[in-house]
Amino acid sequence: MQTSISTDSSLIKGILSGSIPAVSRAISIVEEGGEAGKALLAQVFSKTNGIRILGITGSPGAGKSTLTDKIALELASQGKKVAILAVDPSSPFTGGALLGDRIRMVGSSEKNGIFIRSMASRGALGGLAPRTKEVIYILDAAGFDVVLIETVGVGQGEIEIVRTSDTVLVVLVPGMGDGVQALKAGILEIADVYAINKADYEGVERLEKELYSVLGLVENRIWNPKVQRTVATTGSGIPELMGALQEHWISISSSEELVNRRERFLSQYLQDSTLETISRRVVESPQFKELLSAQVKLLKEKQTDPVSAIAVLSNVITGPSK
Ligand SMILES: Nc1nc2c(ncn2[C@@H]2O[C@H](COP(=O)(O)OP(=O)(O)OP(=O)(O)O)[C@@H](O)[C@H]2O)c(=O)[nH]1
Ligand SMILES: [Mg+2]
Repeated sequence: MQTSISTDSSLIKGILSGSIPAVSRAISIVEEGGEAGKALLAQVFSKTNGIRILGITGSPGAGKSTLTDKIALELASQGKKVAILAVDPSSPFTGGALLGDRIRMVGSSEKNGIFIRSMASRGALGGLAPRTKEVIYILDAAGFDVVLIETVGVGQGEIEIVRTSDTVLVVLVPGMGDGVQALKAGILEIADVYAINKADYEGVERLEKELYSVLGLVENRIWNPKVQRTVATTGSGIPELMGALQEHWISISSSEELVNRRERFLSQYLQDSTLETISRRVVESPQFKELLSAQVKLLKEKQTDPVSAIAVLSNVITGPSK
């Protein structure tokens, strides 16, 4: 069934003409991580244009979705074709949260022709980062100008996704325990713009000070990260935030940085996907399955140990390590 879907020329046509049902279906196929998705990608890749990718991350409840919604609306009002990818099971974009204000918030984007899609961060076959990259290719081929990717900055997989963005926006909130320290290691290094959201709460100055002192420690930057206070719910600070994001975009696209970033990400994607393909091929091969059950049996009988068993299994394709 999968192969027939992949060669469905009406689906390809639908994607390339930007049809939302076709794009949705294509994303579902790609998300499965199987051969059909790969075939689909192979057919639309030549039509990609280099969609602009904006990653938005931060702690749970920081206001990422509210902010994403506002940014998407601003971009749409500038005539851009915008997509939102929410990689997070707790995101309101999943439709899982039933709070009225969240639904209304999402509605404001959807009514403005913004495509919203959530991706389950668990249960995907293979890695989440390669899947996200492939979904972005579909959106790109479908003619979207910008994709906003919202992820909770808690897991390594999510950081990997944000790392593939052209611009990374990190959302911080005052008065939430450890402030900057609460961020997962690695996020500070990849942030291009910071939004200090919920600036209507107390502790904004303290957080700002703390952030600037941490930023001061990072040397040799081509780009000095911008910091902007926002109140996502009222829209206060949003025009300034848009300005900072645009400034970063101009900075990277007028230098080698954008090309370099994209090359790095492409190479990472190829590496991840190849690794995934190889490991799947290995574990599904009859030779491996046979060896696996033999090793399990030997382990049960205490005739081998796990380290030796893993070495034997690894040698199926790589040969003995030198
Ligand atoms: N007071 C205040 N509330 C805000 C602000 N921004 C967002 N909120 C509220 O904070 C709550 C969480 O906002 P979300 O946009 O869902 O936050 P999130 O970071 O996407 O949350 P998760 O995806 O669940 O991690 C909602 O009730 C928002 O209305 C703000 O600037 N000020
Ligand atoms: Mg959210």
